[in-house]
Amino acid sequence: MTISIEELQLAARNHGMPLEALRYPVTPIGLHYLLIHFDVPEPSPDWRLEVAGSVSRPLSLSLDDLRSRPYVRMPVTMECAGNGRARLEPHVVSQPWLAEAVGTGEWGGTPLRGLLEEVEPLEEAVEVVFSGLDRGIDGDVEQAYERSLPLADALGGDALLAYELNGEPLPRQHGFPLRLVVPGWYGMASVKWLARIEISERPFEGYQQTHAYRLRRDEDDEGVPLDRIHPRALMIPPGIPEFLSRRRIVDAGEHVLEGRAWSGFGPVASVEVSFDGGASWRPAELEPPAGRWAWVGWRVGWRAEPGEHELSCRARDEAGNEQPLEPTWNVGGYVNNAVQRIPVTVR
Ligand SMILES: Nc1nc2c(c(=O)[nH]1)N[C@H]1C(S)=C(S)[C@@H](COP(=O)(O)O)O[C@H]1N2
Ligand SMILES: [Mo]
Repeated sequence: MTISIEELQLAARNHGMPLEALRYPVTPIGLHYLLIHFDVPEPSPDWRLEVAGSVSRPLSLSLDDLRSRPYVRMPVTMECAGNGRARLEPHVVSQPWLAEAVGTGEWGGTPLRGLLEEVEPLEEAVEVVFSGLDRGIDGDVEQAYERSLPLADALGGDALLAYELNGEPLPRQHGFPLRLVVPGWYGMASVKWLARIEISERPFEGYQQTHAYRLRRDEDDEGVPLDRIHPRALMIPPGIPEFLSRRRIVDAGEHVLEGRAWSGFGPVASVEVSFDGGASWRPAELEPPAGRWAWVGWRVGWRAEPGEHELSCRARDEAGNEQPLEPTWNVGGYVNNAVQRIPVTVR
């Protein structure tokens, strides 16, 4: 597999979470992954959020107006739908994530539901379109970054209009002054740098809705839109890394392997760990979850014997979804939640 300079250019802008940061239940600011399609926009000093469209009472809100609304703070695990893309064969050209496009933020803001109820969507309303301030060209189409949610999901879920991350004002790279956070959905739904919320009587046909972020078997397949996060467990790589290969070097003896697991379909039911390249699996112990939408910690003991080993872990959720051992290729390179494999040299 070869990564092009163009992909390196994307990867250098959009960093992942170093896997050792899995040790923190809430990812410190700066270690959370980042995905920015175009440029980080600079909001004007008189920024306002416009809420309009098929509603009885449109609203225009300043950041202070939003701050004076009901406040919620919750840990939410966010993952990019392209996480795992670089492991697919044949190679899919885009942001080349391995497994690190994930993080858990303690997001603070006001529930979307309350705001939507206040504007009173009309009988004909079917979707809610969220527009960011950032612009660019993708697939020859000039666009603002925009995504929609079905009205029922916008009203029914725990979606948040967030102006804080980990108790701080939203950092510029994460959507200052205001972003949407859609718990349980892949990151593309959580529109950053919000400028406008439009309640619409038609399904939204923007590029990021109808072209990108669909699971398509081949170029002729219309595909299905991505929404919820498929289950995944990741391990804190044990021992110390070799600089260039990042291969793990571990001392022989007793170890505790730890990591975190998540799913957007429901609570994590189990995590299993293999020390022998997937030949046998052993259940890990799960920590109580920190919130409905946050990853759970897991741990398992391992007696490391000298030699070469492959460690792996896999999660299953209460809806019965389980991580596959091998990925399924698709055009966009999305949803590769095949189990993580960590080669380890025990000395
Ligand atoms: N306005 C805007 N919102 C956006 C994006 C973007 O490029 N522009 N990227 C999306 C994608 S694909 C992901 S995975 C998440 C990443 O959020 P983060 O950078 O805060 O981790 O933001 C989403 N929201
Ligand atoms: Mo993403």
